[in-house]
Amino acid sequence: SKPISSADVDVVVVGAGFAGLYALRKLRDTMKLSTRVFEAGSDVGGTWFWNRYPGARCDIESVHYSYSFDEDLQQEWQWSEKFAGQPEILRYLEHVADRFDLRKDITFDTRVVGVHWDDENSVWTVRTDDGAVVRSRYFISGAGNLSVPKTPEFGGIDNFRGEVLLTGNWPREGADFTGKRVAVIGTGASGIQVIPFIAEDAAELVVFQRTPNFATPLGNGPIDPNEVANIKSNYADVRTAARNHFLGVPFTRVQPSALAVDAEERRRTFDERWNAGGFRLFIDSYQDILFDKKANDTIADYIRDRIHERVQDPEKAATLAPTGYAYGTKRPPLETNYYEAFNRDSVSVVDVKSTPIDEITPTGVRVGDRTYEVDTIVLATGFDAMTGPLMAMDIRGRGGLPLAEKWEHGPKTYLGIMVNEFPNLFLITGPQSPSVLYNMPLAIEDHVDFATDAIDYLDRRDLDVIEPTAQAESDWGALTNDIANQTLLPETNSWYMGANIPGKPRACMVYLGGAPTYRATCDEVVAGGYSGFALSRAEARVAS
Ligand code: NA7
Repeated sequence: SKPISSADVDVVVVGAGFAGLYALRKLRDTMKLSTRVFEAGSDVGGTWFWNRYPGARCDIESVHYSYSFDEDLQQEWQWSEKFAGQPEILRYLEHVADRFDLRKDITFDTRVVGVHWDDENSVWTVRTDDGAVVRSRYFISGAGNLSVPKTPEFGGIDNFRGEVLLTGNWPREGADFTGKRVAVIGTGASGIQVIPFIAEDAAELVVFQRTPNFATPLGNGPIDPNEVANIKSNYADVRTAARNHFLGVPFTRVQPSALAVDAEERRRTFDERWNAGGFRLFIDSYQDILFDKKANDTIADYIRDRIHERVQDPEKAATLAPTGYAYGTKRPPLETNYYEAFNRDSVSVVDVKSTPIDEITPTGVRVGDRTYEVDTIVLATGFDAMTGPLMAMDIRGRGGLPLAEKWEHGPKTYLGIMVNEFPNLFLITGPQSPSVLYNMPLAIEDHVDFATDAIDYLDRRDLDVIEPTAQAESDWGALTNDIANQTLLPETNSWYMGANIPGKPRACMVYLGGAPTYRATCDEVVAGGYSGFALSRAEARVAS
């Protein structure tokens, strides 16, 4: 029997966020392949469906953080702000679903709980939490990078009498903080976005901070129609420029070294980038800040000074100003009125690095001998990043090998998109790809295109199976680690390093060579007839 006859569909896709929606559009409408999408949420949106907390917003300009695959779509859609808020991005994704009639092929409220490779038939057997089984030739994970919130690590949380809210799984009906005593645990990108909003309404807000962060101004505002018109008259070129940039945004002003200029000039550059907002200070100032500790110190000092200027109470300022790790080695949050929130008497910050949170009591948060009595606890404690969403699906490759076992000591991939011993499995923005360091919609389009091109390549040659070789995979792992070790990232505990989850192996989760180099590598692999991959006919078909 031919392997295709044992498959119910050509492709199963997980997720209906940016990745799954584009994958469905491409597979179904361009490639004419039968495609089933499963989505745990009750509607489209992915990250932007779940993260509905007040202040949730994208840190990349909306004109760049959007799909490039359809000229009419990018011409017609109007963003209202420079940096889109969660509700607007969700509306955008809903619009995309409507426009391309995507919902009819998406099964909502359904989680994938098993993805097992069937060696004999060369198909994936996909199980969902409603007991359904679908067999597919290919499996594409668009399950996201930051979609499994960290399990709360605080004893007693189940006995807390008030409300516990998770930024990463915010109630659809919203939350009211008016007149309440609120605890926020965590000061990453999410905590830093939500804190100013809670501060406005709460009677009292206590922020529990383990590691202070280098937050810098987002610089949001209404979008400039002239700038948009300019971009739209030339969108294809703008997208190309974006794709040719490390971060996937068309910044052009990065200078080689913070140490090659005098303090005055450096200050001018930092001021200019700080005022311009977004990731300009981080990515469009000096190239060596992620590589050279001395260069990093110049920018870290600059940000600390600015924090001290903004926070009136010197004691609070000292707690909020980061020390002991390099700027950018944790994902730098972007903020709007974050530091000013601490100028309210009702807002305080508790350092829980020196004295960690002991437990959640029925009425509050206990740190040492002090209990902070609160009505609501907001957990902004992050995600089991990059690998968590894949582990949650119980993926098993050849011979039943669990992905969890294969990745026991950290992720192993080729190009961050495929895994040896896991044929026909594509990881959209997987670990060891530029993923979270690359403007996501573009990173996603590149990976979906890689997957669909590979499928097309196989189909045209009457082949069924694509799988990276063990050699290609180990070379890629060595390369990504070598590159990471040239940067300052491995020295810091961050989710980039897997270090935010107790017991998770420490390994760099991202390819740090930059999106352009990465894309060139992928192009070379394809041009070489998928070098580093083994392409084959299915066993079953060879036998027949
Ligand atoms: P992050 O960036 O992982 O931030 C989580 C925060 O929660 C961070 O400040 C952590 O401190 C803190 N945290 C986590 N566990 C604890 C415990 N046990 N005690 C005290 N504090 C804790 O997640 P976000 O959701 O903010 O951002 C994730 C990404 O979403 C972001 O990078 C963007 O890409 C969008 P730590 O730093 O670990 O000391």
